[in-house]
Amino acid sequence: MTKKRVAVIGAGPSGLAALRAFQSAEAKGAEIPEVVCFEKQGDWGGLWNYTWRTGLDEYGEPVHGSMYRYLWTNGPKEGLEFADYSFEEHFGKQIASYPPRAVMFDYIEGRVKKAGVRDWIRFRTPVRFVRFDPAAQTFTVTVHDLVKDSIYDEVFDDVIVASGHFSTPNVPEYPGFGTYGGRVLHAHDFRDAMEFNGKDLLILGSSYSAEDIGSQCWKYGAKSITVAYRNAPMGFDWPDNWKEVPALTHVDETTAYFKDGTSKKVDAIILCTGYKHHFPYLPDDLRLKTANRLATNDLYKGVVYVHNPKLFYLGMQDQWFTFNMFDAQAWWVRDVILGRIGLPDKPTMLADVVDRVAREDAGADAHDAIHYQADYVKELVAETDYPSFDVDGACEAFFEWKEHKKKDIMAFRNHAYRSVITGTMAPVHHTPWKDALEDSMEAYLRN
Ligand code: FAD
Ligand code: NA7
Repeated sequence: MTKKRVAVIGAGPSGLAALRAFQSAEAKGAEIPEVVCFEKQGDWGGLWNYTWRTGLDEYGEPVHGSMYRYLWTNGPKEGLEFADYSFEEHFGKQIASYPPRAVMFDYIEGRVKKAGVRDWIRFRTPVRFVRFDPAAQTFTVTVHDLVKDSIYDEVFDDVIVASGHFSTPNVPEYPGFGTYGGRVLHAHDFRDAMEFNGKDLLILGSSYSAEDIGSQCWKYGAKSITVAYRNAPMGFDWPDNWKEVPALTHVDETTAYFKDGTSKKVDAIILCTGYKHHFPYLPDDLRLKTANRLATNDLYKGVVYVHNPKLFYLGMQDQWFTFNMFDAQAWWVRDVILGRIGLPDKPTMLADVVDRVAREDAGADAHDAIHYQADYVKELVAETDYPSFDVDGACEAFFEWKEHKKKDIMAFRNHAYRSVITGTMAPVHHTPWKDALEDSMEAYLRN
């Protein structure tokens, strides 16, 4: 009998969670399918694999990376720690709570190096198309080996989509952009805050990218930050040279004009206007269409595509919880594929989606949203052998984090939280975030 075959699309934190899930079952003696992971980039880590490139890469592929230099996590690491691989196990000691990108990459890589799954991944191999054959109940996956410049097909029994959804930018246009004299760029193409040192900067959007890219530019010496919000301001107690204004209406060659009649001469405009769920390699009958929210459309238990339950999606929700939620999802999907968890009929799966949407909509605020996603993580973890952990404790770290941001948005990263995996308290970082201009791993780990 031939072995079942599973394709995983993407080797970011979600795809790597899938590989680790299968490997851990095998390590406990289970027979597992052949797992093949296709990754467009030359290395694993997804968004955490920093690239200086923007636009198209050396093969003419859209650059996946949306991360930038000097990025530190924007939430406490205690909210995302792997339950099967703690920060202490990886670094040999407890580390401070808001690691820079390079530290996070090292941590993500540590677990999968230990698991020995690198051979399962075909790097530099974007998936070009996926077709389902209803008679054979298999998928034909068309991929492009960029190095050999060769396109080929392989057949799989199940497909796990883990290609992320913070890579294809949502790029609105405002009147006057075509003749504006400064640079207009999306957050996806932002790389180095030093570029905006001494500049007057306009940022559109009022979510995480606006907050963090604005804060980076402030930290590295922008002259002023003006953030134009469409619906509501972020409302933090910003520094003196930071202002939130109502929506942008238009720009001329030098100046931005806002809904309240005010205007500001600006040197550059950064569109922190979010991302699109974008799957150019999936046909209509397999393609997830959803907004960036906690309860997505069309995914039973947040992972099984209701219109074809041999197709799975990981990490497609908006995210309070990240790595630990991807793990919970990956272990659960693994168990469906291994036949340990059965799926109900389609009406039941559709009803589950409706119920999740209604429960998310019933929440009033961020506090409710965090609880909602925590409950989701708990639900999945309880149904597999993923190590159970104190999800409510992780929520506490998020609640404290939100209070710390309210108190001083430029100082929240100076706080420390308790690990829900090892129970130890993180050390307070040796340098306040606003003064720590170096973002290397060596600098961060010097506790
Ligand atoms: P990704 O990390 O996007 O990985 C997807 C992978 O799929 C990539 O390697 C990509 O190359 C590959 N791929 C895409 N298309 C194809 C294809 N056709 N064929 C083959 N491979 C393909 N989360 C946190 O927990 N803390 C943070 O501080 C944080 N900061 C963030 C800052 C920024 C600027 C952004 C954009 C996101 C941030 N996130 C943060 C959230 C982030 O989404 C997750 O941490 C995580 O990277 C998601 O993992 P993923 O595997 O789902 O997707
Ligand atoms: P989000 O969280 O999806 O937020 C997008 C923001 O962009 C949000 O404030 C939107 O305004 C705003 N937006 C969207 N379209 C427009 C237009 N046309 N004009 C003005 N403003 C607009 O994306 P982020 O990039 O901030 O965060 C995504 C991830 O990256 C996250 O995980 C972070 O950790 C890093 P609204 O609030 O709807 O009025």
